[in-house]
Amino acid sequence: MTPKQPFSLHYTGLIDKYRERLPIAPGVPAVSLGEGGTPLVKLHNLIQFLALEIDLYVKYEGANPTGSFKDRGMTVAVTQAVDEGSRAIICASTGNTSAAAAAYAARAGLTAFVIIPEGNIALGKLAQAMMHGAKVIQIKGNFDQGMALVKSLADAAPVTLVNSVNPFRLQGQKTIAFEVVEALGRAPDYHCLPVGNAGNITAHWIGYCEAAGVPGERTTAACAYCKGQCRFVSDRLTEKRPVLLGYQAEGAAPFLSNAFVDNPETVATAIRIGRPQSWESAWTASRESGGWFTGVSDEQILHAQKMLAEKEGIFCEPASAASIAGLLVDLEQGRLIPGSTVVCTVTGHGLKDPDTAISSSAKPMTVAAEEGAVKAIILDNIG
Ligand code: AN7
Repeated sequence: MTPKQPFSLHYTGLIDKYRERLPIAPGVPAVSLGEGGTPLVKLHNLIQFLALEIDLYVKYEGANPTGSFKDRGMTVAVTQAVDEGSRAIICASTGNTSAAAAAYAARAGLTAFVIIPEGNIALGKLAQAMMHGAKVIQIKGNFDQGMALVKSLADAAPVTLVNSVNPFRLQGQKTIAFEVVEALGRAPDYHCLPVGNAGNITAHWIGYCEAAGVPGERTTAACAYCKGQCRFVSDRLTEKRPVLLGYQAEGAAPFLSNAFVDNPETVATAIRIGRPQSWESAWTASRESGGWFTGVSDEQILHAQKMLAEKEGIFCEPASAASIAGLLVDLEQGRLIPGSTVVCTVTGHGLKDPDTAISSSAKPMTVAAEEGAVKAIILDNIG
């Protein structure tokens, strides 16, 4: 028999850690893969290299079990679905939601149906959904059309919708704010993130409001943020809340034009979204925090992705790099107060999109299998 430990350091995921702050009852077993608890990494090298006058961190969500922040939402949504007796889940996805849905459904013994835009999701994400045994349905259309489909299907068929219109998703995703506050000892001055369907910016704001103990009207069922699912506990984790800065790819930027976009296009396929579902709540969160939205070009996104990988050892997917690319644009324009503490959410792992990474990197060198040939390269490149 194993001797009883006086305490356990075994981290078992964000529901076990934050249950009193989540709408999951005490006895309900969590469907978890150990998500959350991701690294908050200070970007010493970039700060120095770019002579930035801010304290800059990334919250590296690529370190979640399926490689994106979606795991935070999926553990709560799937735990709730199982508790309600559901046997199947469905989502539309630009890739990461489908990967997370597939994995958590596998863990829970549910069937996952995922609807993806044919030809427009990164290869790694498709591999994940297929590998976990999801029923993968490709549509000849984009994410927004897939979203419209799953919303009507969830009413017509016995499946639980696990896109972020499901309020349990945002409840899970709000925990990122708790972790940042715990790590820094307070909220940052600015929190930057890429915006697509706009669930995550809404979830960040829910989390920071709860951490700062600012319920307002947010506990009612009509609340645009949490639809009545917020939990406020007495211990306040931080005094103030950050300014939220939302970044969009220029070809898929409804928050910049303040109008839906019919044919969104960007290299960052994860945020190739023209009709964000959390439209109202994202506007409110942005406004309430004193924040704004900024657009970035595909070129700026790929440049930021490369810089983060080469200077800091952090490999993120293109959509995630929009948070760094956008911050650099805002800094360039002098829109941030110098001396501020800034956190960028880096939403997904770079391995998910190997094609884009390979096409934006130097090709491998091919030489004879001889010491002289390799040595010549070393001497040429040692700097
Ligand atoms: C890496 O997987 O919408 O603004 O279907 O995968 O909350 O939508 C992905 C979104 C940012 C945008 N970064 O977050 C999907 C999907 C990455 C993402 C976003 C997504 P939201």
